[in-house]
Amino acid sequence: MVKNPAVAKAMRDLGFLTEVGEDDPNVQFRVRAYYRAADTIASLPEDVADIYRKNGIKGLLEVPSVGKNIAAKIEEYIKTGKVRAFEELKAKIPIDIDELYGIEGVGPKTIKILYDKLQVKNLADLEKAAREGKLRAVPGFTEKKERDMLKRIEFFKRGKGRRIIGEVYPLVKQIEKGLLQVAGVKNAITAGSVRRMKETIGDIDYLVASSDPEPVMDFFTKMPEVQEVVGRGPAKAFVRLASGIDADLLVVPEESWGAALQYFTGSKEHSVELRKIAIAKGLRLNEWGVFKGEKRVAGATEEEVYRALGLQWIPPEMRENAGEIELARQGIVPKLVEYGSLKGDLQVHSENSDGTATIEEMARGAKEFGLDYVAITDHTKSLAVAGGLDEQELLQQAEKIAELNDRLKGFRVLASAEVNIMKDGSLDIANNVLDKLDIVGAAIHSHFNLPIEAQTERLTKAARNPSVDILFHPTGRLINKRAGYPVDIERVIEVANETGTVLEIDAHYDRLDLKDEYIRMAVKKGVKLVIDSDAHHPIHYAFLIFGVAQARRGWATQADILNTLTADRLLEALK
Ligand code: DGT
Ligand code: CA
Ligand code: CA
Ligand code: ZN
Repeated sequence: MVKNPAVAKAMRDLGFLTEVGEDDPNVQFRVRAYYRAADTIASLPEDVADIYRKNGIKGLLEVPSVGKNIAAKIEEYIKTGKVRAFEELKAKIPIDIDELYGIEGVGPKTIKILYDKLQVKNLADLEKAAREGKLRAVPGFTEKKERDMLKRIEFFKRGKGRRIIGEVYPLVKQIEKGLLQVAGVKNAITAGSVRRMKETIGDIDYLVASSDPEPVMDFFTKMPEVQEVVGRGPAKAFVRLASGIDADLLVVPEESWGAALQYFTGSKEHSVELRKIAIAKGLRLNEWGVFKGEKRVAGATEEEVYRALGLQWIPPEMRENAGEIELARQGIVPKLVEYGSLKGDLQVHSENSDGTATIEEMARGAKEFGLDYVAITDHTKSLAVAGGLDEQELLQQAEKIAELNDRLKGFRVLASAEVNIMKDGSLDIANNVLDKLDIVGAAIHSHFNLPIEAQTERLTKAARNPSVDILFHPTGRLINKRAGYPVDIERVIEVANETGTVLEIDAHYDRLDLKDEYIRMAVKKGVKLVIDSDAHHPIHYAFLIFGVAQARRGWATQADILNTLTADRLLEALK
């Protein structure tokens, strides 16, 4: 059966080629609809193919962001594995979307020009054209832009082959569930970089405990998601999934579960250190257990493996050999912020700017998700592409929110905004208006190529603004796509500390901004953080898990994360 990631990709690709291939000036609306549908489908808990099987087109139309045109395309894709409109466009413009789409600054318009002028179809063509100095002759390009392009291609190549965790997570969990249901299986878990919740994933590693590997191996190699069985042994298998990612499987007996889990979770660097410790203690550590001579002294649980090495258990997210082993030796591993401990979400968009649901729908969705409050942070006026609000609209929105709060029981909506930081670090909304809101976030959305000094000055000036409570997605990166603007993050953290400004961990899986290393810097300095979903639709609250994971990778505890507080306590804690 067709899985959601494949349907989402089909819609995204169709949107992309439509934008490249059609001259209709209103094409943007259709294109955005395709992208929106793709985003929704990618994070939908139920497969659209299942929805279609049960309720046909009518069922598809109930999926948020899916209208008639898109429902028909989804139906076509489910039935035939193809979309005719896409195939026709592809015949006209035979480009490698996956490669070219990934390069920052290469949008549909650029691709069209590059294809028309230089017959650039893929990354290799683009790189060749840039190296041969042909790019600078294309309208809109310069020598500098040609050089920048080469740098971006390098950046893209480095991340290539690694998938963003949020894009593969639903699939990962679905297969894990399947493994748990196989006869004789005592335990099943996703290990490797997924268990460590790294922001990008090379391949997926499944570990299963069972005394009878055969049915597990059969299930794993014959799942509908499998495109090719690359290798199969008695208790190990290696497959390529249809979505283009590889998956490993290891089946072990229950008594080795802990040791195998430790081994297969990694990281390799972390495990190499553990082995050294074992050797120094006259022990031997491998995936079957901890051994003293021929005798197994530990192996059934991870706790007992770590204990045998004289260490406290270490949460998977910390296992990167970045100092965590020393903490474990001293018994002072921090108690990390827990999944599910967030009480509120402080970056949430509504349809009043670029979201796709009303404030009330966003509030009810958050409540259903288990949150107690959200801040509605629509964009502000200088961000016209996102439908930014002006002063008057913000104040009107705050009034509507007050009325809504009277109606909502056991839930609170905070009036807020994602205020746009201008080129000079000033804001596009006056302070006397911002001060009427409950909480204010500020973010950079333009002028990404200013030099590092100017960019740092811009952010620190915003942090010094007494009305600004939070800096949203502070470095502006998009994982695998955009490196983020140059900024002296240490300096930003210092100023956040001086001014009592909070820094955001944006949980959207494309951003995860701040990254783990910067979270650690902030935590060390005592700068407070919040974890936000950046939701544009209620299903996006599911992104919060990736933000909590990132916080844990940055060694943050509950006390470091302000939106683990109640709304009242949070508001008291702000500057
Ligand atoms: P990935 O797949 O690149 O996102 O990262 P991982 O960490 O999932 O790496 P992977 O899939 O190559 O291997 C899974 C785990 O298996 C890894 O975290 C630790 C363990 N492992 C793999 N190769 C070695 C090795 O050569 N030595 C040791 N000690 N452990 C290894
Ligand atoms: Ca892996
Ligand atoms: Ca692997
Ligand atoms: Zn934003």
